[in-house]
Amino acid sequence: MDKKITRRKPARGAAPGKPGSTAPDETRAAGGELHQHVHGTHPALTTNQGLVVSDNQNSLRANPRGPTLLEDFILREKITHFDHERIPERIVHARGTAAHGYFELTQSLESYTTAQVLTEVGVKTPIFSRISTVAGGSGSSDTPRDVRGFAIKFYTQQGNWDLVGNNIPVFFIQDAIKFPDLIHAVKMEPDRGFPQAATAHDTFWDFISLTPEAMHMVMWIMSDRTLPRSLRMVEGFGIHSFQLVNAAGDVTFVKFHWRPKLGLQSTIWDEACKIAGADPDFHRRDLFEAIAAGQFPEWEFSVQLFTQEEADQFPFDHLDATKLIAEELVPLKVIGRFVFDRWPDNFFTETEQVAFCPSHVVPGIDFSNDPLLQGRLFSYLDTQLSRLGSPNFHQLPVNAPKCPFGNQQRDGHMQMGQPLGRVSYEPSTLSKDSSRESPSKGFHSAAVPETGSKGRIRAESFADHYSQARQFYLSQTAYEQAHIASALVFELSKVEHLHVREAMVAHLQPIDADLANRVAAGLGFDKMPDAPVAAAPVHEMASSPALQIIGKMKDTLMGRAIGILIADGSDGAVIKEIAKAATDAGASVKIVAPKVGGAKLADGSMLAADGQLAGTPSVLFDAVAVILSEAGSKALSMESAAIDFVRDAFGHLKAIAVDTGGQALLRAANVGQDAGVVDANDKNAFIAAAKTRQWEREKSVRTLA
Ligand code: HDE
Repeated sequence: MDKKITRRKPARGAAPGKPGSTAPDETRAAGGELHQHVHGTHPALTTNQGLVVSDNQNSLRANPRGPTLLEDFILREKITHFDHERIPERIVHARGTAAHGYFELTQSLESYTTAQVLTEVGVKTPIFSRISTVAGGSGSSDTPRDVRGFAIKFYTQQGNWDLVGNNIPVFFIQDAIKFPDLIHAVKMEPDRGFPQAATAHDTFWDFISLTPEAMHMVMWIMSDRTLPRSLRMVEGFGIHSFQLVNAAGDVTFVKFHWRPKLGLQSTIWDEACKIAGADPDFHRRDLFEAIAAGQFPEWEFSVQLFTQEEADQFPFDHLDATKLIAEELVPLKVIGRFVFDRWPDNFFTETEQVAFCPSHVVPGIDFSNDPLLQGRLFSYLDTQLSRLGSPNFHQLPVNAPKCPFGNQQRDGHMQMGQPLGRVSYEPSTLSKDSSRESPSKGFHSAAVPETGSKGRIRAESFADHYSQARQFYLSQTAYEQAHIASALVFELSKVEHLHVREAMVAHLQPIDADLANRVAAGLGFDKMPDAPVAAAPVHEMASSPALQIIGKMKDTLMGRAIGILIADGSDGAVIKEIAKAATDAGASVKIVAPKVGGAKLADGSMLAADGQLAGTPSVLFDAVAVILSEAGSKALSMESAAIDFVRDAFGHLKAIAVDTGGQALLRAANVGQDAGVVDANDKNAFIAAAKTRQWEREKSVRTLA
């Protein structure tokens, strides 16, 4: 710091450094103006009117110890802007993380659609995608049990196409008119303002128990799908059927699916809860770090295509968003991939201000009559007007199309364009270059016939609420079924009203009698409540292994994290070997030690740590290695953070590599031995075990329903 300069410009007000001093010399020296003298590179700090500010540390006062003057327009401009910094958070999906990237088509759908984004093979269409939780506020943690929203804005040459999906292929309700009720039931209870970001409370389950159509979704949200390990490891679904329309006007139904290159992976419920404490930004940080490291997350993009005639044969109605079309019934056709390769420059202007609307489609893509989708076509534009405050939200850089666009819409709040000329209507003869409609290139709705009587009537074909819930449950592995049953016991145990618990268990009976028994036993019921009268018979559907998570895990360590616990006296050679094997297998490796400065290894060298033990628990890793000397192990046996580190790794079914010295810590933590606890010198065994969870161990560490 240049003392001469700081002395040249002492802080006004009280003497520097004394109590009440407004700004010590050093702070001033760090401010914009003085640095200009030092480096000459910083632009002048100005007001929003371009007036150069002479002092950004002191407001204008009548005298050094006197009142602040209303005249201080610089203070007022700054504070007023600050007061208005927040915009209303999204009523749902408030907590989200986004990235830029591109979509690349590998298979043309030319015979089905005129949408160039789906016909021009090899073209890279820019995208902006936001992944979110649903129930929590924008400051809530990343890992509650919740559905993940997965919205993608494709900036195509024919306009923006927004695919606003979720990581679960079905939804709670069949009709948009129930959405406000659903969301009010799941959000914080209005009299008490809690719980935040949780379904485990009375109002949610009360509403659900009165909404049989939600039972299929209940199976999904109680499964580990709602506990993703990473946003890079979730699937995405457009949920609704859409229509593809080709040049001849022929219509084909389509469902959109996207599957992560890293495979599906979830956490264990206890782990997800602990991650929320250890790192509330776990998913956001993971995505940020992966993109920063050049490990660009990628998804395979697929469609399910089917005709009206085929749909007529399905034992369910594809317009009902509580139903899915199993991959085994209509196979997925892979047509492309998309990649996230750039983190936003500014969280607010991009991630917060991005406005997705399912109504944003391009020529060749049209909506179906799904009543949930139809309601969404209204809701999203309306919500953007409320959140962003202006019908000109499309002018914000993140929302603006990247193809030419223009019309005769004018004015409004925050108009940022500069429309030229005399003509603001169409048609006109007064202007040669004002924009006009284009019948040949423009959007045409599919010309499908509509008949029938108007009315508030739910179609008969929407009446079966249990068959697919049953199909989902029975398609899971035994481990996953146990997690679903246990999640239901956990959630319903948080419900105070016995009649709500009973009503929910009643609904489980048509899904599967064994599931109902397990949950009833877990809740301590002495008798089974009566099963509800189903509106339609429950029928057996073929098992669909594609609905599992375990079946969709990939045999890889790519994108996974390994934590190595060390202390003074640890064996550097073993640490190095394990770290190399893990990084060679694609994992990231972090060294955890009692002090962040590192540990003095057995050979006297220092190894710096990436994380301090108390702040870097094993829940942040997919597998751990414990490399300790006898003395190091003994010292850590007195540390609850070290005990928790190994006990949680074991309890969360993770592979543990341990050397002879480290065994003492495992013993102190009461950690047993099994196939997932391997000798640290056998790095191949460790890598193989680290690629999965030790499912067989679970029955030895917790009671599942
Ligand atoms: Fe949304 N939903 N939703 N939703 N939704 C919103 O729009 C709505 C539904 C989804 O990252 C809101 O901009 C209604 C299904 C995502 O910005 C709002 C209904 C699916 C996002 C809204 C649904 C979704 C939203 C709130 C029932 C999966 C976050 C803020 C008819 C296919 C997008 C906003 C982002 C956001 C309404 C049901 C996905 C209020 C009325 C089904 C991924 O407009």
